[in-house]
Amino acid sequence: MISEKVTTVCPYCGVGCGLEVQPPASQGKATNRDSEGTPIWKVMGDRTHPSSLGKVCVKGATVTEAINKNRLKYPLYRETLQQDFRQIDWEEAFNLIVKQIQLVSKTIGVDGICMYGSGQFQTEDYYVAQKLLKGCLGTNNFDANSRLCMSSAVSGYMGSFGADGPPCNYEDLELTDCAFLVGTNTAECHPIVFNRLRAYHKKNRHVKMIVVDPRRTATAEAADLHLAIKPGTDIDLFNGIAYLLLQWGAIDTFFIDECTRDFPAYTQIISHYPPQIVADKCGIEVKDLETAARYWAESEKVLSLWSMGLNQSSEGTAKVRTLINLHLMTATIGKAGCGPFSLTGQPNAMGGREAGGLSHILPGYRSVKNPLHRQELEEIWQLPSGAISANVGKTVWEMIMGLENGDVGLLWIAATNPAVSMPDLERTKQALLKSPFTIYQDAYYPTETAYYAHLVLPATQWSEKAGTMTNSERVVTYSPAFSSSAPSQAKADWEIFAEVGKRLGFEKYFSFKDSAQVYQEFVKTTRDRPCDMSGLSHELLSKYGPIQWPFPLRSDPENRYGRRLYTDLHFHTEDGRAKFAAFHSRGLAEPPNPDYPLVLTVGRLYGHWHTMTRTGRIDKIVKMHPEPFLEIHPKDARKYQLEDGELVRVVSVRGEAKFKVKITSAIAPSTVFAPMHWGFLWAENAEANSLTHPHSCPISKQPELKACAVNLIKVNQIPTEIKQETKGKGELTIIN
Ligand SMILES: Nc1nc2c(c(=O)[nH]1)N[C@H]1C(S)=C(S)[C@@H](COP(=O)(O)OP(=O)(O)OC[C@H]3O[C@@H](n4cnc5c(=O)[nH]c(N)nc54)[C@H](O)[C@@H]3O)O[C@H]1N2
Ligand SMILES: Nc1nc2c(c(=O)[nH]1)N[C@H]1C(S)=C(S)[C@@H](COP(=O)(O)OP(=O)(O)OC[C@H]3O[C@@H](n4cnc5c(=O)[nH]c(N)nc54)[C@H](O)[C@@H]3O)O[C@H]1N2
Ligand code: SF4
Ligand SMILES: [Mo]
Repeated sequence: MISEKVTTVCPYCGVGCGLEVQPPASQGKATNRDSEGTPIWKVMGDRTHPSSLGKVCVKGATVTEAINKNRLKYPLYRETLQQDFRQIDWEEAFNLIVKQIQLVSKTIGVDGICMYGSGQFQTEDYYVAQKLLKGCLGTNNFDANSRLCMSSAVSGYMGSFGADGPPCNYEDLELTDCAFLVGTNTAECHPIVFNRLRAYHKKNRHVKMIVVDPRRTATAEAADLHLAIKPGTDIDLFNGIAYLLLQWGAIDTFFIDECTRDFPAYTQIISHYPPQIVADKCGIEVKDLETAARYWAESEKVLSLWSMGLNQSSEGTAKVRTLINLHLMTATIGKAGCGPFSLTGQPNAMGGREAGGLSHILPGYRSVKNPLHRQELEEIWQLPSGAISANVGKTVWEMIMGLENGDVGLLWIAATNPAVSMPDLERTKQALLKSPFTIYQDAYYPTETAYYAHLVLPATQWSEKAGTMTNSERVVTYSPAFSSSAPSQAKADWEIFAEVGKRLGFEKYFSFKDSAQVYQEFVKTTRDRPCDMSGLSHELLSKYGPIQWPFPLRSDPENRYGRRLYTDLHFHTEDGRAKFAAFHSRGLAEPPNPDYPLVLTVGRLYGHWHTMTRTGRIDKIVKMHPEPFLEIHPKDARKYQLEDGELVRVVSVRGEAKFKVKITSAIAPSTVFAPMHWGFLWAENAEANSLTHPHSCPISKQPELKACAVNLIKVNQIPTEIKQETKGKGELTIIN
């Protein structure tokens, strides 16, 4: 264990704040301890980090408080899900994995092998997994929870600009004239981005802030204009703004002519979106629509920020591209203070994209479908020609369907908790029960997904393994191993993948001495690609601190921050022009109807992180958000005769859940909101995803987790009970 303070990156959200951590007992000072008396590292903001400038939110500040608790200590195994787990050693665990991979390859074929990973992997974990599955085994069945998160942003950028990659910097937050925040509760989910924007907005009265969200969130409270649109009407709104900009001549014809294509087809589409029609569809006033368009027209620099309100939609790609259209028609791209800026959810979803961590992409922003890309990678990996399959792999939902119909013989889940976070949870759980062999790799035990696993593997986590993460503004930060909290048998995710690779006979491909070597090989795959970071290494990042890409070989490390993409107005398309997209709105996949007249939207709270494996064990955060609830508008509460605090049954065609009613005008009428955080280990029957559906965007395959049709049924008042018997225990509970 290191005995001095270290700098690292926060392992929660995609803001990627720099942290400075001090050992539990600094000289002459009292030892910091968590609620159970275990010494903990003290966390502060790293003032030298360009992304966060010394700031942290409550999650970053408390992150070390849960790293010792409820850890998974050793591999566990059971032949069937009806049996109890027994402790095994790694030798047996590796033998079981190798045997199953060989069996499935022979019986179903390699496409019966699937891995479902996570934006909480370090880039090194992602990379070794790609090499194992896509390179050596020859199946592209690697998908990550980014499918539920960022894949619409990825396909939106690829469609409009010819490559993935958010083009902006956080400095743009303090250089813009107008911030257009759509489907993002930045104040709670990207707090340090929000703090920077908010401080600048307060100081500069000419700067406008527009928030588009069916809820009046903490983010919306700070806005000059809040458009509480009906869920799923974003495309109507964007096309409506475009209609007015065109009518007022507030467009940049020079930029449109020189740097874009397909504008005429787009103008055809937007002619169908006059203000009154748009206002009616969105459920807003014409004057508010006009104000939004006027802010766009009057601002030289518009920065749009978005997150799950756009991406998690059955028309997610169309939403993203239609938003980018506004930037193209006003030439608000490629310069300081403006551009379309997706706020990445997880700490390293960006690194995952760079390393090819979705079933349709390959390392270095390459596509599975592109023969040249496959060939380039086969050469880098020194694999025979044709080793990488030309078939796009299964998305995570397709893996679930594969379990249903017998196409999947092995599902390997790591650093994600799908038994809480997947849509249509009952169907997901039924499919998991049918799995012939599920491997689950996590740092904690128990979690909900462990209930559906045959083999459970203990992973080291942040602070215990060295690697890198890339944040939303393309800044790569080195995250060293500094604490000794890991159980002795836990291994880094990449080490587990590499060991399996070796045991399958691919020794020479996985002979990495450490994660620095893994990274060295990974960056080579980015050479001359849009995400070129071939000049980076663990050594350079440790020496100089965080570095932003692009950072090709021999770049100057003194000049490591402040780059934007597309400043030369040359895009990654065949002709170098950005593409307008002509999309009509289609609305929700499951609109409200007489039986299910309300729209349920599901999102996050400031303190909790997803399925609570860490934040559910931090007292301060549990006090902030003690229990799940359902937000409902006073009008709807009256209609259903509901009182504040009473328990209500929420039903959709797929399932049901129970929540305490929270009556508030912050939610739009006919819409209800529930947090996503509470799985079955943390509350009785309050899983929001029992209600949601898996209908996805046809291009990005991202499910519409943000909206489904529900009804409410009154029940007698029973307090929501947090299950004490499973909460907070980390011992080898026998689970069935
Ligand atoms: N505190 C906290 N922060 C986090 C996380 C966490 O778990 N906790 N998770 C991280 C991750 S992985 C992610 S992906 C991000 C998510 O960050 P956000 O996307 O900001 O968070 P959400 O609460 O999921 O959803 C944002 C908003 O979308 C709105 N919305 C719903 N439907 C629509 C619609 O049709 N149109 C529009 N315009 N808006 C709509 C919702 O009302 C909600 O307020 O947060 C990251 N940061
Ligand atoms: N209805 C609805 N559903 C949603 C969403 C929504 O907005 N609405 N959001 C979706 C989105 S955007 C996301 S990102 C997902 C998030 O959903 P999940 O990915 O399921 O959520 P987490 O709780 O972050 O799961 C991460 C797991 O990894 C473990 N872990 C942490 N570090 C490591 C490590 O280094 N190695 C290993 N092996 N394990 C580790 C943690 O203990 C935890 O169990 O949920 C999705 N589901
Ligand atoms: S804003 Fe995100 S990255 Fe920064 S401290 Fe909070 S959770 Fe961590
Ligand atoms: Mo996410």
